Amino acid sequence: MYWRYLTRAARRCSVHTTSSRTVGWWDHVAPAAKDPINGVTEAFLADPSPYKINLGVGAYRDDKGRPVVLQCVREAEAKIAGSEFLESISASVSTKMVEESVKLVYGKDSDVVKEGRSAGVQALSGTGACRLFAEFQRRFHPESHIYFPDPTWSNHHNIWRDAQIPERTYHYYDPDSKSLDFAALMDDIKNAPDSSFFLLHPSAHNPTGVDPTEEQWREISYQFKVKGHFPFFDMAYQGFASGDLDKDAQAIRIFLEDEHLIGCAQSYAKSMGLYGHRVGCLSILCVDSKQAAAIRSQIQQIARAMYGSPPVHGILLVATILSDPNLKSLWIDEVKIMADRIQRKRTTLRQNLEKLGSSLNWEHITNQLGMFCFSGLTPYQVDRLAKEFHIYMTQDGRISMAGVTTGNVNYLANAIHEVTRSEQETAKILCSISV
Ligand code: KET
Repeated sequence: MYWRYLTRAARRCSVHTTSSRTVGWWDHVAPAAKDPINGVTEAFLADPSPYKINLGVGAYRDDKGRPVVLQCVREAEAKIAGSEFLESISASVSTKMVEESVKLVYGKDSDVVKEGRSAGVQALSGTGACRLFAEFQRRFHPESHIYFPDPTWSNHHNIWRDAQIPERTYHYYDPDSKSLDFAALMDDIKNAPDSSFFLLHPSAHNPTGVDPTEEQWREISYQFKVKGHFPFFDMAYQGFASGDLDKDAQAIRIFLEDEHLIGCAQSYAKSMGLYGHRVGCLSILCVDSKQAAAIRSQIQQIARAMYGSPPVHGILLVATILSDPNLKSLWIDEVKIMADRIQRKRTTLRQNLEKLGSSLNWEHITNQLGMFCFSGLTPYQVDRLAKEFHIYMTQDGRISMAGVTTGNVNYLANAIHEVTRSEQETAKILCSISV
């Protein structure tokens, strides 16, 4: 009652000063839902078991489970020693980093860079690049939606929600066949309103590890042309699907051939092991250099208001590696080494499950590509793995294969075998009925 009789100014004053601790301002703020990926890391860190394994976050680890500093990064560090104390990097370093990034997308001989048709800006890793694009989309196409594959990286939902762009989904993964539902995907592309925005994973789809074939990409690109859709590629794992940077950009190159205007987010978190440095690039392919200049200035303005400018050190590292032929070829070799290590672990995990006599089909472990295995484990089985075996992964059963090592792969296979026993019994019964 007393509150109602106070003037507005007195109320404000009362909120601020009723006690030494201010009250009122944030009483309505409830805790946010746990992030599905960061929540896994938190649970892993809180577990004191010496046997624990983190298969949650998609960041590269070596065969001892340690984060990796690539040799090309060490050598670039030596080259740039001291320059990180610069307040900001020169425009030429930033331009170089963006130009070299765009060449990774479209190919080193592509005319896109020469013609100045790409509006590229450095971004705070892949997340920042997506966030900048979502904001740009909202400003210049405020009525638009974004189509995500079902499923997609969990943070895509947050990023476009925060930019106030409503999301829709298109069919992607078929859980029964554990492969791409291409027919349903094509139907969704055809049935979406003309000129819709689509987010596409060009390679090593997260979380499923399932990518369209080259032929399927050609059909997708053709249908995008027919419908006038805008393709936005989120390329966070270039090199991790095939071990070859160009091959992993093949989908985008097909869209380039078909003369689409294209958006692309790039991240060096995984491909250069620079997760903590937050280096990425957002580029938008334009009709000409004049349009590119306008678009670049708009994105730069968005970035300026969001975070000023990105950290200097990571950009110097990336620019140094990409513009030095020796360091670049060392990097290309190291990407292949990382991709091959993951591939070998897929084979070992599958073999171990088969050796244990699992009656389930584990072919998808080796059929899928990139950093993740979409295992098919249920949320209940994922919980059992955490509680009984100290093995942590996201609730959707996604295994970050980068966390699988020579030392833990047997233990992991045994644990998966244990938690899937009842499913194996059911499979056997179904099999005997159908015989
Ligand atoms: N796109 C995709 C598809 C993606 O998987 C990630 C990261 C990002 C963008 C952003 O990466 P950045 O670190 O901002 O460059 N995914 C893994 C890491 C994370 O979620 O932080 C993951 O799915 O585990």
